[in-house]
Amino acid sequence: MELKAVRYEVTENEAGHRIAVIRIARPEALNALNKQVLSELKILLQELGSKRDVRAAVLTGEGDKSFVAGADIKEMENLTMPQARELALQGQTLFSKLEELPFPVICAMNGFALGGGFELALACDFIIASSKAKWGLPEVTLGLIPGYGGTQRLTRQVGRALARRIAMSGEMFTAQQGLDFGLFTQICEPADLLPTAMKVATTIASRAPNAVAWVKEAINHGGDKSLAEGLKIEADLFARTFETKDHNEGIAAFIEKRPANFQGN
Ligand code: DAK
Repeated sequence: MELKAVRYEVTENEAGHRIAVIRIARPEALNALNKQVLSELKILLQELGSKRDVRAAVLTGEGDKSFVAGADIKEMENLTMPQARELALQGQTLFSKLEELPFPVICAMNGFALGGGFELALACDFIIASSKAKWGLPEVTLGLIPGYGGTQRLTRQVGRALARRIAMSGEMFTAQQGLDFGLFTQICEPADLLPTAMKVATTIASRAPNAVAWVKEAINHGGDKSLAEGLKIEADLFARTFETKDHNEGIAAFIEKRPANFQGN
């Protein structure tokens, strides 16, 4: 199936490392998540999940105005309660697939990131934002609550008080507030956003892919557990690195005073 509302390309950098750039592409509706976008995203995630050679991805919105301005409000009219529940579960499953890709996904938030759009950003590994980004969870202004994981991921990210402040007010926040709240790792001028995200992705892509994937797993799976359980997950994954060839390469490169050349095995 040809993808139209979600575009992606895989670029190969000088070192031969492959980085995917994914764009939500419905600029006429500020990239709002309609059924088409969600189903194309599902297909794309299946494809990307099976690509063993992609080392990182950058997710952004088409155009210079919006990352994703939310779920498509025009498709929400006349939903019944069972349909709404079903849609929430489908969307949550999709966002969890994104979160569990075996390589990091960097959100390059290039403008509005509202409701479902902000929830999509929260499912990424981290967010680099344009200074023009405007973000928030305006669901309560529509008589709704976030349905794609917003109440849960946001709370885990910033704690209960800030999550309540953001989701109960439905207000739009600035990029600087996102940085102050610990939601964004960095803010850039709009023109620098994609190059900056690509630069960070390139650095990550040069590291041992299994080690990066296991850092992701340890943080994602250990972060919500007790410290004792999280430490066990970390120790198990740490031990697994000693079965990889890349750990031999990393240690040899250090001793031989040369850059490591990781093969992902
Ligand atoms: N849905 C559909 N169309 C949208 C849209 C959206 N979320 N956001 C913008 N558009 C469309 C506008 O309707 C307009 O289309 P035309 O009228 O030209 O056909 C076009 O994009 C340009 O938008 P504006 O003309 O409004 O542009 P402005 O610069 O004046 O304003 C804005 C930008 C972002 C402030 C404004 O567009 C806006 O307030 N948009 C809505 C933001 C919002 O409230 N988003 C939804 C959040 S609630 C669920 C699961 C999850 C959710 C719901 C249900 N279930 C499982 C059932 C999540 C809900 C949400 O995401």
